[in-house]
Amino acid sequence: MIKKKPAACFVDNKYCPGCGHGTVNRLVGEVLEEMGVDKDAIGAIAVGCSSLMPETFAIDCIQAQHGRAAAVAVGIKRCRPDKTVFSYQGDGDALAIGFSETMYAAIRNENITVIFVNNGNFGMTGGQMAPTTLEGQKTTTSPYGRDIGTTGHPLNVIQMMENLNVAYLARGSVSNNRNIMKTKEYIRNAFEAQQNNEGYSFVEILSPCPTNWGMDPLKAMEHIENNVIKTYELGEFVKRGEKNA
Ligand SMILES: Cc1ncc(C[n+]2csc(CCOP(=O)(O)OP(=O)(O)O)c2C)c(N)n1
Ligand code: SF4
Repeated sequence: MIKKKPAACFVDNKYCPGCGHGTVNRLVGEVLEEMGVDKDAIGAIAVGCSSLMPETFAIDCIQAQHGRAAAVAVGIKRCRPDKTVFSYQGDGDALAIGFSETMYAAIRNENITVIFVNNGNFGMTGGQMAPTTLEGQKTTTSPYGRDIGTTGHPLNVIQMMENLNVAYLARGSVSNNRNIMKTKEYIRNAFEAQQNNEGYSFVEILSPCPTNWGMDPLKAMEHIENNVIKTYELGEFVKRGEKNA
């Protein structure tokens, strides 16, 4: 079966073979198009491989400074509440460099959507340890494996945001077809929350970085299924401002 590429994704992506960003880009494009808002959406990006997103998308995007995409998205949404506004960010960008901006947009329950791609490392700059790196995971800056005694635990940002007054929190994965379809549903729910003026919506997506993980694309998917999901549980955690029981 050949599935038509959404018009919102106008070129083949620029990512490494097997990278999860390409799939996530496509899902965002499909959802915006199916909701009929792709011509009316504005994306904010900052640094990392996520910043290649506008090269895939035929939608308006603004380049923010390092880590500041959520703050820029907030500014756009406050000026143009009629637009569908989102940031698209990696874990190094959103949780290390721009942690404050990420958290304060959530604390204020700003009516934006954050698409957060968790691949457990700083992909673009060569695979350094990120806040989300798993315990024991080897990276270029943790060659003996992440030691939580010195670095603290992997950051589960959804757990931190669950007790804030936010509209929607979910975590998906692009590691198999079923999870890809679930993730698409979460992205749609997040944008719908924004359209309904419910407030802040955040979708974390577990995504492979085969290049820096030193794995072929298939092994990288298996690694998510067998290991990453154990630390980062999948599902919807907050919906319409209510915690899922
Ligand atoms: C203030 C600042 N810190 C660090 C960098 C270098 N830098 C550019 S991209 C990047 C990695 C971002 O990684 P992530 O957000 O996880 O995205 P990925 O590439 O994995 O998708 C870093 C550290 C920078 N340019 N500016
Ligand atoms: S370095 Fe990693 S995150 Fe960046 S494009 Fe390649 S596989 Fe994707």
